[in-house]
Amino acid sequence: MALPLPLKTRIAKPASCLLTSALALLVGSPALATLIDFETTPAGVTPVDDAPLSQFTPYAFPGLNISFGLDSNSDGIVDTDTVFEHAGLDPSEPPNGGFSGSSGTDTADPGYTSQLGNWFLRSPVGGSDFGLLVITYSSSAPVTAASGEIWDIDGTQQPGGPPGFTEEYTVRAYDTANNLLATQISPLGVLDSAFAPLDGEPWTFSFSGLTAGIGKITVDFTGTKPAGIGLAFNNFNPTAAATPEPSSLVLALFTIAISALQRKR
Ligand SMILES: [Ca+2]
Ligand SMILES: [Ca+2]
Ligand SMILES: [Ca+2]
Repeated sequence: MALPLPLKTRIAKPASCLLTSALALLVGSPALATLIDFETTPAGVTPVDDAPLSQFTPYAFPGLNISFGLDSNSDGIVDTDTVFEHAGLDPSEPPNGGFSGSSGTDTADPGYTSQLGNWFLRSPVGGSDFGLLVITYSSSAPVTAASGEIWDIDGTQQPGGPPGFTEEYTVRAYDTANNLLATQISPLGVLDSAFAPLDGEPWTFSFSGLTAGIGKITVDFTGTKPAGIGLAFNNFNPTAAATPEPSSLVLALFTIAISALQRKR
């Protein structure tokens, strides 16, 4: 009886490459090392609810500093600090919360709790437009990808009611000379079903393959809501685009590898 060939020699080369890629994804991407999830301050300690994140204190990585601030009158100058917000209903709320989701104040929908974590970043006053969130880069080498999350994009149109006000965010990436590199616009929050699709959930923006290094990223409120405007910002990756759900990608790669093997036989 012939012994089966070792697995290595039986796997066709393309299939073997796909398996290697899938395994590499399983062990994780090194780009995730720079994720800013706001679970700690730039000093590495647990934030305090409603305390400012100074526009002058960056999150520092080797060769890369990232600072957050608001340009409240859109004149190109950062003038206001963002604040840390604790997930869930806290004693100072209302009014000092971040968002009102279908599962409660500053509370992620089921399935998104760990993605929100205990902390996120918000604009200091929820009642009026915050201007622009400005994420400023200071890097020793060009960075051409980034991703982040804006939570709870909904609106005021009630089911069956007249048209209400909308929420929408426009995210722009600029190079270091202030030239616009790319723009992404969020889905329009309308609250026209029992719960809006992004109520209590994140929308992820993602840039990759930009033609120049990022100098800054801005987040602008572009919905029609005149009041109750706030920003809930989380999980900013300053150097990497968002990747598809790892489990589904790995599964897809394994499926392709296995069908390639079957075709080979
Ligand atoms: Ca809170
Ligand atoms: Ca609070
Ligand atoms: Ca967080």
